[in-house]
Amino acid sequence: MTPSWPRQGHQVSQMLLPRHYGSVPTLFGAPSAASVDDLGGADVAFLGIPWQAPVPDSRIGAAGANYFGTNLTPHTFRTNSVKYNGYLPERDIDVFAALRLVDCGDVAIDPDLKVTFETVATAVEKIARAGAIPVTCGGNSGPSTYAVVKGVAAAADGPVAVFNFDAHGDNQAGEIEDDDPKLPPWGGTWARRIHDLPGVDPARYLHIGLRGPRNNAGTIERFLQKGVRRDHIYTYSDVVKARRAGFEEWAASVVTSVIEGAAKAWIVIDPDSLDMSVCPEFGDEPLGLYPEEICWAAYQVSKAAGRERFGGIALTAIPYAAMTMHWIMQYIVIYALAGVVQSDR
Ligand SMILES: [Mn+2]
Repeated sequence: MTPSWPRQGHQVSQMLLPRHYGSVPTLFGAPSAASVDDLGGADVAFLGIPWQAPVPDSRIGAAGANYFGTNLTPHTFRTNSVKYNGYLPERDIDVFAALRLVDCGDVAIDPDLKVTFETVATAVEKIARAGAIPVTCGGNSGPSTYAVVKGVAAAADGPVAVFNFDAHGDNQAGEIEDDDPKLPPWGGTWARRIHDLPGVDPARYLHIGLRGPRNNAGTIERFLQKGVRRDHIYTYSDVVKARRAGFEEWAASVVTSVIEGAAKAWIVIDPDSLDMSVCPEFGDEPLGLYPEEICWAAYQVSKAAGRERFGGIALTAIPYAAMTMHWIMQYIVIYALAGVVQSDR
C-alpha cells in the first residue's frame, strides 16, 4: 500500500512508513522526494548532511568536542522522529496537514570538502527555488551551516537574516583557502565566514545563548569586525534579563526588526545552546537555554517571516545517539513550522 500523509498512528506501529534506506524511515514518516529536482510541490523539504568533522585525539578525552558518529545523525534522527505527528494541541495547529513535508534523503559527501560544500549549497538552493522551506540536519558545522546558508542566500532576492543559537562564537580567524584539508576547522570558524557570503547581512545576524569559557576574549570583537551589531549578540546575561522581563515577549520583539526588510530568515541551532541539564545523553555547557525557549523563539521567527520568507532551519553537530536531544530538536522544527502556519492564518 501507499502510506498516507499526514500519516495515521497505526502506520507507525505496523511499520507502514516510507523508507529512506533499509530500515531507516523518512523524517516523521513523510513522503520521499524523488530528488531535490522534483519536490512534487512540497512546502517543506528535509535534507540530511552526513558529514563528520575531524574527531580530536582520544588522549584529550572528554576535554575535546566528540564528533564521533555525526555522519550517522541524519539516519538516527529520522528513526527517532516517527513517534511524532504534526499536531500541537497547545496551539491547535496541525503542521503537517497545513504544510506538505517531503524527505529528500542525504546529500553525497565527497572527501574533497569543496565538492561537498557545492553539493549542499546547490541542493539547498534548488529546494528554496522550488518554493520549499529547507530543513537540514547535520553532520558538523561547515557543510551543515555555511553551505546551507550559502544555498538559502543564493535563492533569495535580498538580504538573509541569520538566527544562530550557539553557546560558542565559532568565529575563529582564518580563511578558507588556508585550511588544512585533513583538519578542516569549520566547527570553530563558520560563524565568521558566513558574513563574507553574498546575501548574508551581518546587520541582520543574531547570536543567542553565547556563553562560557570555551569562548575567548576576541569572540565578540571578531563579530563586530564583520559588521555584526553588538546589541544583536545575546549572551547568557541577556537571556537572564529576558527571562525576568518575560522571555516570550522578548523573543517576539527581537526578531521583528531583524526580519523587517529581509528576504529570508534562517535559523541554525547548535545543541549546546541548550542547557546541559536538558538532555541525558548530551550536555556540553551549563547556563544555557531551555527547550521551550528555543521552541518559542523559532516559532516567533517563522511567524514574523511567514511562508514566503522563512528560510528554513538547520540543525548542526547533533550527536547521533542523543535520542532525547533529537526529540527536543524535532519539537523545535515542528514549532518553527507551526509559526509559518500561524502566520498564514
Ligand atoms: Mn557550539
